Amino acid sequence: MLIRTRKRSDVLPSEITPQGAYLNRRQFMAEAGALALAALAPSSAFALQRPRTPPEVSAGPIWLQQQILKAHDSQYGKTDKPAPWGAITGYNNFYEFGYDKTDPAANAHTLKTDPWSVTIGGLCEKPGTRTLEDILAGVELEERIYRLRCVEAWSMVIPWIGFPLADLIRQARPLSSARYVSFRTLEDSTQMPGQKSRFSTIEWPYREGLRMDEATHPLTILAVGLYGEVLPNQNGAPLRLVVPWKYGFKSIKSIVGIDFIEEMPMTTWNQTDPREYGFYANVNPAVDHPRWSQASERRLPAGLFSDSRIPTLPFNGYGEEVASLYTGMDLTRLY
Ligand SMILES: Nc1nc2c(c(=O)[nH]1)N[C@H]1C(S)=C(S)[C@@H](COP(=O)(O)O)O[C@H]1N2
Ligand SMILES: [Mo]
Repeated sequence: MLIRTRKRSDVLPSEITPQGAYLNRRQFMAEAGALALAALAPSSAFALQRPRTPPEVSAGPIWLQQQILKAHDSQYGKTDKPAPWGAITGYNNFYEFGYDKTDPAANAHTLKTDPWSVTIGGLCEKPGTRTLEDILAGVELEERIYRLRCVEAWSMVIPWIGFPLADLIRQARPLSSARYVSFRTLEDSTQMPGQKSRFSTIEWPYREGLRMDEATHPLTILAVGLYGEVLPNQNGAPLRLVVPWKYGFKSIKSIVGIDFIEEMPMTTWNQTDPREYGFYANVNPAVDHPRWSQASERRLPAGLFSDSRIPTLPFNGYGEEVASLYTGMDLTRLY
């Protein structure tokens, strides 16, 4: 039996270069074409079987790869067709690695994801710093196929591997005074060169937050994998939040800190421009961004090559599960 024992950090830069192949337009076209063909076939394939385009470089430590292979199926998102690997890992927002959509895939190899630990603090009975291995020992991984709707009006269907954030929160035993959870990304400009960019208007590290009921909602997950593989760095390795009914910027990447707090936390985009980005950021076709409509979206990758748009759904189509969290709130004001 052949076991891959190389660590991510052993990979030579020259071996990483082929990942650039994901980025060029021809590759995107090929992926889009394959997707169109796949749409004609009976849709039985469980996304974990990775229909095509395995990563050029196997990422992540072997123990994590093995744990991800043990992830089980779930019923979430079975009716949506996931975007191809190349689109999900080649078209990203991760400003710590640059502002262009292809920058994260080109630059995120400088992020060192192993070893990794997360410091959990604030209003809880069990604060402390925990390794990723320790965190994953206490949870069960499953596949969740979710729609990701960026505030910029594009969207993708992504087959995450992860676990409910609620499972981690329960272990930390938050106090009843904890009303919000705040998250922060790694701060290290040697690994994240975008954090020293002169053009950046963002105050690093990237921060996000959720109300406690949102954080413990069963749809809210922490992801460690994608298409049955370890999460690529550009997608927020090794641990990122996924909140599918909110705009993508809530789904903070490469998390190193989680705090339970009493007051609504400062969050990166709300702080950068509060008129354009609210704390809640629930997907809402009825509330336009000041500079563009949110009524429709481009579903990628096909939407990269045509002007076709699909209607945006309230709460990104997850309203049945989450609308009750916001009963009595004016969502045009609390956007
Ligand atoms: N730390 C950090 N997390 C981040 C971002 C970022 O720039 N930095 N971008 C956000 C935005 S705007 C989106 S749309 C999603 C994109 O996730 P993806 O690249 O995996 O599709 O990540 C979010 N998480
Ligand atoms: Mo976004």
